Amino acid sequence: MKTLIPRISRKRTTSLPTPEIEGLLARVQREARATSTDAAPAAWMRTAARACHAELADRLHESQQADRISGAKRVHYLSMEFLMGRALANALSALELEDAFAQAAEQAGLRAADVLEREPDAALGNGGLGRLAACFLDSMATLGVPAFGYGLRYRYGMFAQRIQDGRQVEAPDDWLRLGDAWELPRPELRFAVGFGGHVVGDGGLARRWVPAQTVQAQAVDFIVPGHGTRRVAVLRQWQAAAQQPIDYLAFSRGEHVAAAREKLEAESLNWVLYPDDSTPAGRELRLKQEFFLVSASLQDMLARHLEEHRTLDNLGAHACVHLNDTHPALAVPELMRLLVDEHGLGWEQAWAQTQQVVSYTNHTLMPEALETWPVRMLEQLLPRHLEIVYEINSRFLAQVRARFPGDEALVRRVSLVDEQGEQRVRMAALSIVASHHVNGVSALHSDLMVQTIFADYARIWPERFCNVTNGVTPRRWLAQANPSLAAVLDERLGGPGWRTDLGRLAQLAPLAGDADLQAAVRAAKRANKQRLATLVRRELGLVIDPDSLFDVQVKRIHEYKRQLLNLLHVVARYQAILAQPQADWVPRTVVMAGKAASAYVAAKDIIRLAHDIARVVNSDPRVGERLKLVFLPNYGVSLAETIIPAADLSEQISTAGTEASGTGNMKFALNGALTIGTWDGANIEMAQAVGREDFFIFGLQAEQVTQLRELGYDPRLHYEESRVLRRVIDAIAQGDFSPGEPGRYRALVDALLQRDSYLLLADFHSYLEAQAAVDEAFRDRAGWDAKAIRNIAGMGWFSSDRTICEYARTIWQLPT
Ligand code: B1H
Repeated sequence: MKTLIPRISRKRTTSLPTPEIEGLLARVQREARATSTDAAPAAWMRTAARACHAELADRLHESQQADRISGAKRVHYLSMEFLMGRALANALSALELEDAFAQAAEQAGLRAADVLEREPDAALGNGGLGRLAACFLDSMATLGVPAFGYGLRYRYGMFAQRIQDGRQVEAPDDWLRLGDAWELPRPELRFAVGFGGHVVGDGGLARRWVPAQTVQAQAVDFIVPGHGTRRVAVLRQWQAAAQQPIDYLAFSRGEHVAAAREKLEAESLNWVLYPDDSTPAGRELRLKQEFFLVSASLQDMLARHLEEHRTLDNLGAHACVHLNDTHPALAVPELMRLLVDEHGLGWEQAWAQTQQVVSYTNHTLMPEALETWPVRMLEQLLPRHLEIVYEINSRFLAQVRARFPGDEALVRRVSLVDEQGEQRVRMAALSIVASHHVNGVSALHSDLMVQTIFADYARIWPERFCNVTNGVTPRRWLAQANPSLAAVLDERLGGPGWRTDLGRLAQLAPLAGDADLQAAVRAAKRANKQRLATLVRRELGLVIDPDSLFDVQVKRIHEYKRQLLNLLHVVARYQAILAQPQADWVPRTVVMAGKAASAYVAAKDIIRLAHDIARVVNSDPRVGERLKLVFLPNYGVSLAETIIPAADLSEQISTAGTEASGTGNMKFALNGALTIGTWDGANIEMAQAVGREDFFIFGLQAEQVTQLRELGYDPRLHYEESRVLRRVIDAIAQGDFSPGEPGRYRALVDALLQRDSYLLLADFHSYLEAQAAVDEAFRDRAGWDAKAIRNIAGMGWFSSDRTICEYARTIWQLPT
């Protein structure tokens, strides 16, 4: 696998607040003053958003004009998820208006933070994959990469999580209820997207699809500001609308509801983001959403290209289409259909262009997350696309047969159609066959990808596969989320340049022993912990001690991420404190947050168990301040911005080989938390960058996990051998934490003792030892601070700017 050394080139102009923006700020003040006190922060938020938006719209115009004139090669990043979070603080920061805004708010008797908090999160994503797309847009804008993000304008984003009696309850996330000041509707950008129907033609390769139903895709733009530049990127989100708003005849007949059927059916495409981050869910509607996204986006791309170049012969020289996992993989047959059927290119010519533009990122090795669609469903919904998939497949398989004569088993394994049982189209295979590059998201993940799930394709096209390790934007995840630490860095690194050149953090490493720097970093952490303690008190009525060790695991709840292992440790610690109350315990506050997919029973049990344990531990007077467990509801981008800067310890404890990369791990270390983690995903590269002495690594490695499974893993052996583990599991099994219902965790305990699919019991003791090492390290405050500084210093490479530079150079082959 190639490792890439990026060179960042930046064309930038400095942006000082222009008189126009100051005028807009004055307007914010004026308008907000006119509103009632209660509404003031919300009114400020909306007016400030409108003001920033007006400036960003000018910059959008400039950026697009410049790209048109230069004939730039553009990136079209297709993703079903963009987890943008709030936009105002980021826009103010990009426009260098933070201070002016804070002062103006103060003069009006408001705190800037209270104003910013009024903005709802744009939570149009499930987790890491969607947030990565958002970080990428930030980096593309900042680096001046001409880029369009393409997504769907979900009416309801990631569900809102409430906790009732310790259980997760989902509620719709009505994020647009106040309207969205950031949206730029583009009524002139409308494309028809078809579904169903039949195909006509004379048996040649170019045929014509006659859809049974057509909906209109309407573009709504969200402008993504660059930092330290006037460049912006665009997130173009599609809204579905009916061809005819209402059926006038039906309405006249008095059938009022029926008259709106088409409208409702079209709009339902945009209703929800499927809240599932491991299994393809939602069936037909989800498939329609995926096709709607790719069809509208590609039509938009081709229209722009034709306007600029008058021919599609050079599409590949000017356009990249990147598939964020396989969810937009229908882009492959749709691009072929548009080129061949609509624009008259020959098959070979169209295929050459398609292969020149398409690239694909795989984000998971979990077999249940590998997307496939039943042939029958495609036949009904997208008959022409199915034909095209068959044609691509037959040409591909002919190549395979020519190169590997007689290997029909290989042919069956690599075919785009899985013929076992109900026939299904394999979306990863389709993406690989059409792509010039396929990448994984961390070194380990990319290696495993070519050794396991894609081994056959890697044999056929070894040069096609590469690695691009994920990264996160330092603007949102350090500068904005952690202003106290950012101020320390500004002072120590000679100004704010690290925000766009994160490699400068390395300069801190030799200063890790500097007492003044340690004190400054510690003070920043203490302030962030105090802020989180205040939030916990407000949300849960629970008092936590900001001087205790904040041990944090926040992410989607999933068995492979092993929140349950964390809970087993909490119970073990609780029992040890009761057994030895006089021992010198390092006080700990364990913080957890995360959502479970609504149909994922085991994940929901874990949330409930966390609450049951928290209730018992937090109210046990024998424990006192030595241990607290906190579960914060409704985890999302904004909550992460408060929690992550407050962490001392970051829990990254997935079973080795299961977490493709992780990006939370990077955000924590960047904010000075130490990691307790397995040799998995990007943890490995982080530990190498920081130094293993400053990382708490534990557990089996990926190869050992595979071996153990092959040999036949028996979790019971661990249970029988370890008294500590037995006491922990017995306590949960016999209802110590659910006295009213002792059998509540029967299923969970049985799964652990009989299968333990993610090897929690095998890693339990190693985890406990690592936790003991954490306690020891934390007792030595100066030593801990030095480790924290070396962690920050090692994170320069994990900026999404570096990641985007790698994509730009090797995958998208943009001119530098
Ligand atoms: C990741 C997903 C994902 N990998 C299916 N796969 C989905 C799969 O709605 N669906 O059907 C949605 C999301 N998400 C995450 O991607 C990985 O688990 C992380 O390890 C990784 O850091 C992140 C970004 O690469």
